[in-house]
Amino acid sequence: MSVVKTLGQFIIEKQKDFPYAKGELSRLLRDIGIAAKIVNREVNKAGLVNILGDEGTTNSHGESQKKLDIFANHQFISALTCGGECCLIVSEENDDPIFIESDVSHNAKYIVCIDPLDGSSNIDVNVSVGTIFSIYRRKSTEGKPTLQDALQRGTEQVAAGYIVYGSSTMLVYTTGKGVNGFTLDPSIGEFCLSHPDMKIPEDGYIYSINEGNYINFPDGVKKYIKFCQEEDPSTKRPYSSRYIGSMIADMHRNMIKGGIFLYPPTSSSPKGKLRLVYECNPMAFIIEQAGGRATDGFQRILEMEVESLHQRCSIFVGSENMVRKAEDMMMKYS
Ligand code: AHM
Ligand code: MG
Repeated sequence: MSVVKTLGQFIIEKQKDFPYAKGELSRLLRDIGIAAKIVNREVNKAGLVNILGDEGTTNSHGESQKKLDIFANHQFISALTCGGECCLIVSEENDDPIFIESDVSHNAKYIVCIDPLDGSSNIDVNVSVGTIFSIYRRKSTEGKPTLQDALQRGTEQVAAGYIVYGSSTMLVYTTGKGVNGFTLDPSIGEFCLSHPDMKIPEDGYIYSINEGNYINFPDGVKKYIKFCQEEDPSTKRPYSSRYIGSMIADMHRNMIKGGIFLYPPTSSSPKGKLRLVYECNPMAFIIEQAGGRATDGFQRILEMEVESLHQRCSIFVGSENMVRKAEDMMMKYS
């Protein structure tokens, strides 16, 4: 009989990796897991109740907010506030950082940066969406945490993860010692370890990019796309093109099958579209921990300087050899 290991059991077991740990990070991860289950419940019944569509408001980036975006944001903020281990939240849906001042979290030492519902333009059409989170330890030692606490480089992350609400719902996370994936078993309401020690293949045959922006891509990216499309059976080209438009779903597929995901600069988004703090850094940490590579075409994402909470950056992420090839093209042609 196979033995089921739940996320909760796994987190407690892994606490042994950190001998001086007091269980705070474990509790924080547990809180995120609980909020994820609530969001999953709503995402799954989205067609049944009146929660699809726009809320009629926009976030700080001028993007219209979906009702589920707002719901997910609220759930994660509530879980992190009540849980007591988080002192500061940065969310894609909030212009300003959220300082948690309740008594219970007085001495909380973690900062959580989150995109509560990424790819939400896909909600209305039943396509996978996800949550991305990144966890840092606060650097300031007393009083209220500072903005600088939230502007740490990606290399300072203590944990990061994503939840993909797909044909099944999965939570994948790392604390810097490999990557593990858990699938939600709805019959028992638990995330169960289904993908231990995930590794992204070194080579892949899938490229994911919004080719509608082709005309505005840097020359290096145009050359790389042509390289992917050329016929060369010895390197299994042409590669397949797959683009869901939901970064987590695209990256999750690439993580399992091998592949590259690119969101380069375009003329309308000269710095790329995706956000460094709660999209690119956590995904870069996870992919590197799985043996892959993440850069902006020139520089490692995790080493990039963080100047503002909602800063954008371009990203080339996925199988090591594919990302290296794309970087070569950027060096030569861009
Ligand atoms: P969002 O955070 O507003 O949902 O935007 C991020 C999403 C990513 O999930 C996805 O990869 C990308 O935007 C798609 O953008 P585009 O439609 O420009 O290709
Ligand atoms: Mg997003």
